[in-house]
Amino acid sequence: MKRFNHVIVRRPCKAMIQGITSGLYPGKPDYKLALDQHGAYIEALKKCDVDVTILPPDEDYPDSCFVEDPAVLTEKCAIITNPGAASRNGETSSIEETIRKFYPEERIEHICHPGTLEGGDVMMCGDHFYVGRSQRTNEEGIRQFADILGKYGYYCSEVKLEEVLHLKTGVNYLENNNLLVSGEFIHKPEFQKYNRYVIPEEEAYAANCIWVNGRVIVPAGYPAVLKAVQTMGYETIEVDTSEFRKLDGGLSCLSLRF
Ligand code: CIR
Repeated sequence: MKRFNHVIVRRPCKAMIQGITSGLYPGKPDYKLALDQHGAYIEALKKCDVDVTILPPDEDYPDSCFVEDPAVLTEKCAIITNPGAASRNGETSSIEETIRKFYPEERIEHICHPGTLEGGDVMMCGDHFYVGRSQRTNEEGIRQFADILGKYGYYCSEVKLEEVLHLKTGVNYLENNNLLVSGEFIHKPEFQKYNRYVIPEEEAYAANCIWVNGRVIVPAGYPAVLKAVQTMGYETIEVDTSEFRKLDGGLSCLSLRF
């Protein structure tokens, strides 16, 4: 099934070694290796029947390769977010410039101060969007987001986060009612209606897989998750993201798919 036509990525910048990290996955990223891994990620996306817009590195923003956070792109509108992390807040202007090539002016919306929201906290399941209330996404950001979605006939509901950085750090929708779920999300009542694969604790990082037009990209090195996704019936592509993991980043964070 084809749902996405376009993908936007941004090449990692040298300053990424100063990116934000919780330290959960220790070590400084190796820039050269990160570039290679990012290249393999782009190749994987190209196999998924999408055109890929590749933005140049932006040295002003160490975390700017995580393009998922400054925008949420839907079939009907684009929402420029207001990232809660101060060092990332300015990433929105250059993403907006790119997005203007794909969406008409009247369908570009904004989350505004005092609301904050990051795209990693948004999980799209058809017309319903789950939004994580996190350290980066606040109540006012969610209120504005719900208002915007309502204008376009979409719905949204809040999921309170206690432990992880973003909602999609721990739960990801693979379409066809299939959900990968880990940690604090395993027992959330709102996710019980899905066909869930509960991720073993030692593979928690691999909850962040992405569905792209019927294929699923899985981080390399997580055999249980890989097998589970294949058992669900998906063709899989593995991509090593070890250098992005050191900055708490995963596969979804590295692209905007629309
Ligand atoms: C950050 O802390 O903002 C980055 N180091 C990682 C962002 C990961 N993005 C995502 O989960 N959507």
